[in-house]
Amino acid sequence: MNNKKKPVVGIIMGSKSDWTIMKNCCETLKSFQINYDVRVISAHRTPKRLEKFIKESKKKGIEVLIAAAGGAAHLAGVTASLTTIPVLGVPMESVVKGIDSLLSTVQMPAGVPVATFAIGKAGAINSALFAISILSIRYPDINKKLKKYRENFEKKVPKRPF
Ligand code: RP5
Repeated sequence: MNNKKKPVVGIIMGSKSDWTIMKNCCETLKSFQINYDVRVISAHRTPKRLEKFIKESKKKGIEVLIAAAGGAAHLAGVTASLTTIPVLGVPMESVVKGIDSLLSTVQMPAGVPVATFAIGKAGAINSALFAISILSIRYPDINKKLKKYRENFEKKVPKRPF
């Protein structure tokens, strides 16, 4: 990547209470030296902030957006309706274990896609890895790191369960 300081991933979450899970997303991006811009933005509580952030994202050169929300989780969907930047949705755990969040995020009408990940920590990490995968098409240094990550990952899994 040319400009090391420029954020290329935008991460938004519906509440500060989502941070304990979403910090795993940020840590994953950080481990690949990928710059991101992280904010608390809610589709319901701060709609104006959301619109402003999306407009600025395009200008700033953000290439992927990650949106995490729980319960009536409309954040990723509303984000996708306002931009053509790819939107990755992460359902947060909730009073009904995140099933509501998952369905709210994944059940988008045809025409407005949101790539939806697993509920909670696995989704937070995988959304970052998926963003990395998207960026790896354009940036050879990221592609190299991703390949290395996959190789190391394979080495860590034992061949036998005993
Ligand atoms: C959603 O409501 C947030 O994304 C969060 O997962 C959930 C609960 O928010 P708080 O009541 O903890 O602020 O908008």
